[in-house]
Formats: sequence, structure tokens, C-alpha cells
Amino acid sequence: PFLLNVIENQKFLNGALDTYFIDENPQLFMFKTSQNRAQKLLNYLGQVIVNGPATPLATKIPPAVVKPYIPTVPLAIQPPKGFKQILNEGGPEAFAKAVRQNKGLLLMDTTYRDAHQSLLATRVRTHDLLAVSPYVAHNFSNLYSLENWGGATFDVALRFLHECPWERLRDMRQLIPNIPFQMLLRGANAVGYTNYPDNVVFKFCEMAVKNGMDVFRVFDSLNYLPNLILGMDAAGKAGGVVEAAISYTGDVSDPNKKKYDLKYYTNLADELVKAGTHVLAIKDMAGLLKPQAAKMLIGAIRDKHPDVPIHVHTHDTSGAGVAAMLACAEAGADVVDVAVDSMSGLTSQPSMGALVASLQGTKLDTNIALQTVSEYSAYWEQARTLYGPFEATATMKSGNADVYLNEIPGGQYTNLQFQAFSLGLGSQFEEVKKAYREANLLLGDIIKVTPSSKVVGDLAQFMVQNKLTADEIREKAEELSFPKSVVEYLQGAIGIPYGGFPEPLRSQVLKDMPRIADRPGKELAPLDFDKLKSELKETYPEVNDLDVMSAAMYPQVANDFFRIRDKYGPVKHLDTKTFLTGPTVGETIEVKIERGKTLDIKTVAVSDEMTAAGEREVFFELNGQLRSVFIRDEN
Ligand code: 3PY
Ligand code: ZN
Repeated sequence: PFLLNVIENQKFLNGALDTYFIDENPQLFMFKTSQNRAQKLLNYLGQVIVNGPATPLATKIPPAVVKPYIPTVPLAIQPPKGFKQILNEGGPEAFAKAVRQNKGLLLMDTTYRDAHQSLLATRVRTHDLLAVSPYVAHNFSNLYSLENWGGATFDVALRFLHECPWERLRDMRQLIPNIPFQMLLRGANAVGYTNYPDNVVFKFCEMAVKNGMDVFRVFDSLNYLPNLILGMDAAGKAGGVVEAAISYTGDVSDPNKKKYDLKYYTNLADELVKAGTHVLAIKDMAGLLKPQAAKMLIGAIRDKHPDVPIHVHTHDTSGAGVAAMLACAEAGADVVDVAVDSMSGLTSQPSMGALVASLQGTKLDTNIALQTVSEYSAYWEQARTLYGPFEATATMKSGNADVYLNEIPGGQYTNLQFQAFSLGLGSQFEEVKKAYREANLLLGDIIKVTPSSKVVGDLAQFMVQNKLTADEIREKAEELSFPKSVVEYLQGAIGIPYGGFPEPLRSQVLKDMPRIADRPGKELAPLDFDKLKSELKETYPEVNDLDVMSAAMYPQVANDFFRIRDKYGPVKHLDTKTFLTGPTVGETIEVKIERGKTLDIKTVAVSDEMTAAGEREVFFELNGQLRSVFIRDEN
């Protein structure tokens, strides 16, 4: 009845063991009773059947009834070696060198992170990521990396998908042993929205590497060097590849845009190279890097730093993404970011297939076969329909070059549009975008990316809701009650913006409130992990160190997750339609809870009558045996 988990562990299978292997992988010897898990899953299914979705659905589009076709791979054969092996064998410096020496253009695939963060509200589940992972390992071994963690994925996994993000990382690593994994680290904000004590950021990176992470794209939402360096140190000390990122705004090809000119960016690049970054990233989170600007920016950095690999990130909001990435490649970038075709475009990354095809037969050929991309894309084309409830395209029908005017980052662009449309106020989006531009200028024209983009977005919405113009904000600054994020930003809670804080606005808003004059995390006392662990254990005796880190990042969200996990078990194993909207009466679903252990669950009936306690009985057949659960009717 019990299966030893070691037989699923890639490292174990490959014989690549060190003496700490067993100490570091206690789960290998955890024998879970499947009885208990099955009962919990029945409770989850009963809950969704009686009370509706257990996670909020954003659109009226239902999940499609489809089983995405998974392209097959020869499972008996190991996937080809990739950059992950170079990294394992030679470390980050050897990896960076190999990247720089590579002849063609390298790609990072964002399908597992930024693409769905931008198009599907970050809701893609481990289940659907793992299904196509063997195909990725076997067919995309020459990717620079697969971006599959960090950014909003950590929060959303816990909060909305009721999954452990650490388990997701470990599961992906088992299936993809050859492609480096990449994450987005929000510098001193790690994978959250606020500054954490330094020891939290360091420990977070250490645990990320131990559980399978390789490349850390470290950014700071104000390009504030002390925050950036903290994140770089944390990733580097953990043994990760440090990819320090310059967040890009404005337009270096426009002589009228003076604040963020070429000099600003090349100076910052110098600082990051000096601080020891292995790879330099340009993070164009809003998709503002036009082809001409790309040529100037990448060209200038390439000239100054001939040995440092350059990696460029963009969003296709305007529709110029492919053109811009081609310009970057020609100007000397080593790696650019793309998403597989069916998960690309709009506020996501430019299309992998389009880029691969555009470079075929040139000196920058990616050496990826278009047919392979198409098969991968076909999987996502179907899998995406499971996420109808979160589709950006419910409201977004095309790209929009107005992003050059409002400079809204991809993910936020989708969110703001969605919020405006779901209020039934399509025209409000136009107002919000104009206000966003004004709010940015009011705040001194800042870099806008998580979390500084939230500050600008909150101010913009405040202006629209209260019908305030920029002039009125300036005039009434002393009396207005500004959003919390704006006040904290002006206090220095997320760092210090280039060019300083806007005056007299800052003094008028803050009056005699305290100000932080330095790196915000420096002032925070270290977190006592042992104490946190013992506190958590009082309520959830089974918490492990990974859970403790989740709680350090998101105290309330993690606690809710532990409670739900206790009650409903490993819901990550359910197929996506079932997870979101539950099974229908008469339907049989298959739930693979571990290798060789599948549950067949048929939903038989729901009682019409309620018990005295207000509960309904839901009947199932679990592997042929009748079972029932009592669920309180909350309707
Ligand atoms: C994030 O921080 O999640 C981002 O994607 C920023 O671009
Ligand atoms: Zn992005």
C-alpha cells in the first residue's frame, strides 16, 4: 500500500547523491496514508459541489471540458544535457561564460511564469505545468532557462490554488533535470510586496537553490542600488546565478525624455557589473523598449561590457515585442524572453515561434525546431482553455501602443483593464490610464514595477475615484487622505527613487511622519525562524521548514493555506476543471496522487434534503466503493 518516494526522485535515479541527500530530503521517507488523502479530497469535491468554487473566478467563461493532448516523449531515455549540467559542473561563472560564447540567440521561456501571470492572473496550476514538463525537458534542452517561479506565482499558489509553491518547484525539478530554472526575485521584497529583514531574503534564496532554483533575476522597483545589491548577495551566497536587472522605463531613443537617458542605464549597468553580477538583465516590464532604443541601449552596454552576458525581458503590450527582441539580438544581447505562441502576445512576452522562425538560417539561429515549438504551443492552446475564468482576453482584444504613453507594466495593465471592465465602466480604463501617467509625473517620474507600480496605480485610481486632477492633488496635498501605499512610498518604505522624492508633495503629505533615509530592510530586526516554527507547530504540527518560509513571506495567506491543506488534502492533484468548478453528478474523474496510486472518483448524488445541522450528504464511488461526505450548505 505504501510507495517509497525515492523511486520518483531524479537525483536519486541518476545516482547523483551526496551525503546530505537523505537529511535534506526527509519527504523521501514520509509514508502518507492515501486513505486520509482520499477522504480529504472527497471533502473538497463535496464542498465545491454544494457551495461552488473554492477559489474566486474572475470571468463568466467556464473552464473548458477538455483533456489537453500531451505530446509524448521517450520516457526510458534521459533528456539531453543542457545549460543546467554546465551550471552544475562549473558553477555560475562557467555558466555565464558558456552563455556568452554560444553562437546563436538563446531564449528563456516564460510560459511557466510571466506569460500566465500576464494573461491568466497567474492561475496556471502545477498539474498542467507538470503534464508538459517531460516534453519540455526532452525538446528544449538548449534553452538558457525556463522561468517558472517567483514574481506572483508564490503568493497565488498559496492564496488561490491552495498549493505549496515549494512542492511545485521540486516537482518541476524532478521532471526537468537539464534546463536551468529561473525565478523573479523582487530584491529586498523577495517574492512579496514589502521589504523583509535581510535574514529572510538570504534564507529564502538558500532554500530556493536547495529545492531546485538556478537563476535569480534580481530587480528593485526603484532601481535602488542598495536593495538590488542585497538581493544579489542573497542569490549569490546561496550559489545561484545572479542576474541583476535594470528595470527600464522612458525611451532612450527620445531626446525629449531626459530623466532616464542612455547614461542613466549604462551607469547602472556599470554598478551591477562592479557588484559582481553573472548576467546583466534589462527588465522591460512594460514593453517600452522600441527597436531603435533597443539598438542604442544594448549596443552601449555591449560595448562597455564585452564579457558579460546580456539578457532582455519585455512584454508585447504594444505589439512591437518581436521587432524589439530581434533588434536586441542584433545589438549583442545573448538571451531574450519569449512565451510559447499560444501563451504569447498582448501583455505577455513575444511569441517564441515567431522569433525562432525569424532567425532561422541566420547567424543568430536559435537551433530550436519550429515543429517542436508548435507541438508545445498546441498543448498550451488547449490547456489555456481550462483557465477561461481568468482569461485576460475576456476584456483585452488586442495590443495597444498607448503603453508608450502610460508606461503600465504588463501584469498591471491586464489587472487595471480587468477591474475597470468588470465594474461595467469600460471608459474608466481610459481615465485610469491617463491618471496613471499623471500620477507617475506627480511622484517624480519613477520606475514602475512591483511594488512601485502599485503606488502609482493606487494614486491613479484615487484620482479617478475622487475626480481629482494633478493640479488639484498638488493644491490640496495637505488635506487629502492618500492611499496607504502612497504615504509609505513617500516615507521611503520601499527605497529611494532616482532623483529623490517629489517636493513639496512629500513634505505636504508626510508633515511630521517618520522618514526612512536608508535601505528599508536595514532597520528591520532579523526574523526568528525557530520561534515562528514553534508557533506554527502549535496549530499545524506537520509544518516543515518550507512552510515556515512561506509563513515568513505571507503570514496570513500561509496560515489560510495550512488550514485548507489540513482540511482538503493535496488538491494540486485534481485536474483543473474539477479543481475550479467541481465534478458533475455522474462524472468519474481520475486523480493520480502519487506514482502508481490513482483514485477513481465517481460523483453519484447530492442529497436534496438537508440534515438538522444544515448539511447535505454528497455520495461518491471511490475506486468502486460507496463513500459519502456531509457538507454544510452555505447558500
Ligand atoms: C513581478 O514582480 O511579479 C513582475 O512580474 C514584475 O515585472
Ligand atoms: Zn515581466
